[in-house]
Amino acid sequence: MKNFLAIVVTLCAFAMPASAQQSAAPQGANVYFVNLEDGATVASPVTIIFGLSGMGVAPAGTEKDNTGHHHLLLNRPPFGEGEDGADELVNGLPADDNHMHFGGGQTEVTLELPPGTHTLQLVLGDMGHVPHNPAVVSEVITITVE
Ligand SMILES: [Cu+2]
Repeated sequence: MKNFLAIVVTLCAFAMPASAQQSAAPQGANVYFVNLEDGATVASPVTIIFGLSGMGVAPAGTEKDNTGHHHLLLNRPPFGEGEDGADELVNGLPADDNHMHFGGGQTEVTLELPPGTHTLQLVLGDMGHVPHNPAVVSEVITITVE
């Protein structure tokens, strides 16, 4: 099984377009939601706390190895998927209602969200808002706002 995974990972690496722009991420770097679990039911406003291990948080524009800033993907396909999925791996994340940048180095946000279900995912970006290689991405969680 381990060999199979290694082959899949290798194939994926070849399938990805090479980019000189991407910053390297150390093995085992991990971004995660500190206070929310998949399937949680919450009240608005919702405080979302961003966790990061194996790397450091630095404001956008800071050129320092093994650092980055948080991005919150809200109500869009999982990172790397959707219309611009391939592009965002290489050229960086857009900034709009579905892509929030925390370029000041913030590690939490409080959002007013309408009632219903919402998907959330965290992606670390480097000084130029480009995801690292390999990308440091959380799982997608779905929360229900009452
Ligand atoms: Cu950014």
